[in-house]
Amino acid sequence: MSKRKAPQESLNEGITDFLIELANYERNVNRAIHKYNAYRKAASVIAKYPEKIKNGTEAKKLDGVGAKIAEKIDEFLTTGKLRKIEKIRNDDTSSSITFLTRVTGIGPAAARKFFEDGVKTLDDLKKIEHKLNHHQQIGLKYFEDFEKRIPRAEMEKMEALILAELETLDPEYIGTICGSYRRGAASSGDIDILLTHPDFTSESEKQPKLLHAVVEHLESAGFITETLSKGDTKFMGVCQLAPGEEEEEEEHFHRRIDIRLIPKDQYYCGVLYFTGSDIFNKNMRTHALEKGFTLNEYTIRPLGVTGMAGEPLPVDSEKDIFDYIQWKYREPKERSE
Ligand code: DCP
Ligand code: MG
Repeated sequence: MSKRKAPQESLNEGITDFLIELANYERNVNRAIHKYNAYRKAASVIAKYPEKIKNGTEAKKLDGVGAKIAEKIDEFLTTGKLRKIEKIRNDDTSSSITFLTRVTGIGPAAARKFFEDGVKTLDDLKKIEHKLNHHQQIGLKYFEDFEKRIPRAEMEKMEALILAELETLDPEYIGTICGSYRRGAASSGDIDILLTHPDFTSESEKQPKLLHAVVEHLESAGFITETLSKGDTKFMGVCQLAPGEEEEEEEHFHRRIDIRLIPKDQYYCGVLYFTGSDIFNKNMRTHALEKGFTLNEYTIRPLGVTGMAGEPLPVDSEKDIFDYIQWKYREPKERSE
């Protein structure tokens, strides 16, 4: 999961920016995930709104914008700023915790702990480097690189490289680069790869070798440079594209890469989930529930009259999932919400 989301470009950028700032504050400092979700949802509907919002009342008509957010929009539009944001920015606790959570490997809980121990800045972290776990040490080492979004052109090169390596290793592998890249984004925060193989299903034995062989292969190709964590089904690490041939070729930074190995029968539920966006996923799950299905990153199951989930339904494509819940198929590009 990437740490920094692309800014939402819209006529109402000022509003969506402060909503996203509030969302991150609620998640990282207060650990109030529901408030985080509420602000993200409001930001997302406002980003899509085709007109410049004139006041809170107009905004409140949108699904996901409640009275409290409408009030903040009024304050922002009349005064040009928001007291709550000013307060958060000036507060040492909030600003330090928010900053620390930008390091990969440091979540809200670890950030608070560091803060309580007087560790607030990058320099403070460098001084206690020996106390950081491996993941956090790599997060610190590549802090500047991981802050940079990955241009689509570079994502395309990495996709070509990864798919070619998979083909060399075993043409039966199926791999998909998901996340914002698959939704057509101009830039991405990280690389999210889903992998499957016909030998691996939810009925078969675990097959960690299928994942580890790919990781080792990409390491010997010089593409994967660091491991943050490596389990039977999930690899988290760092990769870097070799410099190009042309002289004017720009430098490639170190990038965050996640690879997940998924049983073939669960692959398309996984691809759907990891293509996102997270807001689209929530809306789709809600719609599924209304139609009597429970949907998650692994399966879609019918709900019985008692509300008990039945056996997973067979799925051979993303479209199958849309069909079950009687929803019109949406291309990845149309899945921002
Ligand atoms: N996801 C989700 N809910 C979460 C986290 C992730 O549904 N809480 C899904 C939807 C995301 C996908 O996983 O699109 C990948 O997560 P990222 O954080 O990498 O998000 P994106 O790839 O969409 O954005 P970015 O360009 O910032 O990486
Ligand atoms: Mg991503």
